[in-house]
Amino acid sequence: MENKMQKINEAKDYILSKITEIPEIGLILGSGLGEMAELIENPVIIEYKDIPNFPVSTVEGHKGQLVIGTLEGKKVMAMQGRFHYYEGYSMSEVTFPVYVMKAIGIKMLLVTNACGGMNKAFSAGDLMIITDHINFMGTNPLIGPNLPEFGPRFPDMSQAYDQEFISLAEKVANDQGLKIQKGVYAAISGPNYQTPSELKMLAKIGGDTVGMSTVPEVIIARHAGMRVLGISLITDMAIGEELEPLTHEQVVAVAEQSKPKFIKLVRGVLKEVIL
Ligand code: R1P
Repeated sequence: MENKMQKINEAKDYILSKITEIPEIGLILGSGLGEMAELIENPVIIEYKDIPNFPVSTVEGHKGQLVIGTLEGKKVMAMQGRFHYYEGYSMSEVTFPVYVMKAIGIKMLLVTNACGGMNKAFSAGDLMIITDHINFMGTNPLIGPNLPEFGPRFPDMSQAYDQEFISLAEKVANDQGLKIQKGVYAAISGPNYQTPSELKMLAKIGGDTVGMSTVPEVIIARHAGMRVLGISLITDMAIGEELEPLTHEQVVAVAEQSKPKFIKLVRGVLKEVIL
């Protein structure tokens, strides 16, 4: 699709015109986790509204800017604020920045989110390394003409989340004495939180956590051949049989509280990762 490639290239060229070093790791920061970007050294900050063809974030807990610089010795580009399908963006818009990352030269996507825990062995405040996902959003960001410049029509998803990165994140967490879970992230469109029956179903089909993001970004990253690490912060328990009412303010508040260990884990992974 020539028009989409053109749009991606316009965004890429604009970003490249503002930086002197090419980032190699892309970070997408979930609800309440955006502060991580403030630790990036020598930052070049680019507001989404200034980037050609970029959407803008509308959700509380999501700023709308790219922060590009160095963290733990690695060149990173962080999205401080992501786009969600429920905001009214098309899947193509939601995932646009991921293709731009690839066009810039980014090799690894480290994607994070705040989510609900459906696995009864988990607790609110736990971190989870994503081992796999279930796309239950009712659509797919690859629908439409394929972009062969990035990848094939029918991309493989047998290992969406990189096994080496999973092992590394687990090792770093263990070294830090951090409680860490591993599991499957089930994505629904939102914006409402789930009913007890929906949660029972999602748990039954293999979901350990549930959220409204991440999966579209990972599908596009894998289409484009980027390696992916996903880290979820479980902000609330979402167990059908014992569901409590939930607000986004609660989600952001728990994310705020648990941020220090999330930041420690991400920093540890960045420090040790070899690309
Ligand atoms: C709901 O509280 C919001 O928090 C999560 C959900 O997906 C939803 O957007 O946000 P992130 O997935 O962006 O962390």
